[in-house]
Amino acid sequence: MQQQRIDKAIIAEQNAKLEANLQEDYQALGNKLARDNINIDEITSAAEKFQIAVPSWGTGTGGTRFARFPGEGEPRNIFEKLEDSAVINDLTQATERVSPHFPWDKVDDFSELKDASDALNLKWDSINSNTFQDQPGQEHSFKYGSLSNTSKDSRDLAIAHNLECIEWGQMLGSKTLTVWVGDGSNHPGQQHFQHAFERYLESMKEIYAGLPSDWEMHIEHKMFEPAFYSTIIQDWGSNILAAMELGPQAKSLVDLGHHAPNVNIEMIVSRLIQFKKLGGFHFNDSKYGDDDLDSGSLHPYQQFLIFNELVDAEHRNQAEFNPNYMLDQSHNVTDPIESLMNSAASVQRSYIAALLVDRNALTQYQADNDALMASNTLKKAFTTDVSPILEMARLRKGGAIDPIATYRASGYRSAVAKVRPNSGGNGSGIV
Ligand code: PSV
Ligand code: MN
Repeated sequence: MQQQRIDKAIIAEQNAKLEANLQEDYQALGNKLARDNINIDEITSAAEKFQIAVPSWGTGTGGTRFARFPGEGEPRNIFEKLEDSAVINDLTQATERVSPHFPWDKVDDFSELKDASDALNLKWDSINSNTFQDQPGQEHSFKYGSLSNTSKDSRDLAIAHNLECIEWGQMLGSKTLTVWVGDGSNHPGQQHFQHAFERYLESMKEIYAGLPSDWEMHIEHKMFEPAFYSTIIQDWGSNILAAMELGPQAKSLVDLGHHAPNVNIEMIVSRLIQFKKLGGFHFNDSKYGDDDLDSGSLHPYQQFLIFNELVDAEHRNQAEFNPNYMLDQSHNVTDPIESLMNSAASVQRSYIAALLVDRNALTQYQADNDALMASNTLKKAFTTDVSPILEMARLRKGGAIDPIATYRASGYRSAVAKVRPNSGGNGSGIV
């Protein structure tokens, strides 16, 4: 496998240009936080520990129903996706895990894949199964659904695929299976809601029975697309019902783009935490629907409010609280490596800002029904520019103070473009 990683000398050279200013800014922020009895180094060490997984499919250029414009040097297989993921982690030091999607990332020899990830110091996050499209030569179609299909043959095929995903995941050292299906209907009356959900649950029970005891199954809801009238796991209500029906190893996954506009996602997160059903996240942003825009690019306050709930749960030592964090984005006009680095930092920023919330003051304002001061307490943390903390965390871990500038200076994209001819796949491509 060809190593295409960022030379440590380039990182050091770029950091050297920025370090003196960073030290000054860090000192100034440290002094400001100290006035509120916050030790900046404790926050920085939390930033150093923060990790978010990269989706293997996010390293390629995305697209829409209309077109896809492939970027230069796109990865052509999972080994090259791993190389790009390693670059992201080299620079951000916050993305040591990769979440694969099967069969897109299927290989003949999983031990070779594991060796490749080990060599790049990467680990594997949740395994995503794919029963939302037919594979070449597939005998029983998923056109009318997979786990809830009226045809038992199609359902069995979808169950078998999820079970093989668990097997492959075990070979990679993963501990989670994420199940998102495109099942649903496009016309009122097309599907009997209850019977379809019963079939789905029956299928999911068979997959659940195949879960190793130390694995979790994460169920992802989505209100539309590819089915535009109803989807089988439409919202967090159907999601938690399914997770409760299946058992303690089944939890709900929240993809930020999978809700109606203006839905209070942070409250959904709180409910899932309360009932020990929060499995994890697919972070992204959206304006209209499931746009899969870069995390925090449009609604950074919403992302912060979600982290406010997460940090609150951490603070209360909430039982069985250990959600997976992952990005799930589509990069149509940017270099995917740059977007993924930006997004990882954006999510990390929300976490760090949420750590600054004065929780005792907030509790008191809530008890006193002081709505204005409760809200201002959150705003104060959100509006604190924590950039020096994020930059220092990266510097201390050997990453780049400025990941984008360092990446551009490295010339990585043009170097890989030489060895990875354009995939030419410029048809549509929803990822
Ligand atoms: C569906 O829109 C989704 O969010 C699911 O997580 C899929 O696995 C992923 O996108 C890729 O299609
Ligand atoms: Mn998703």
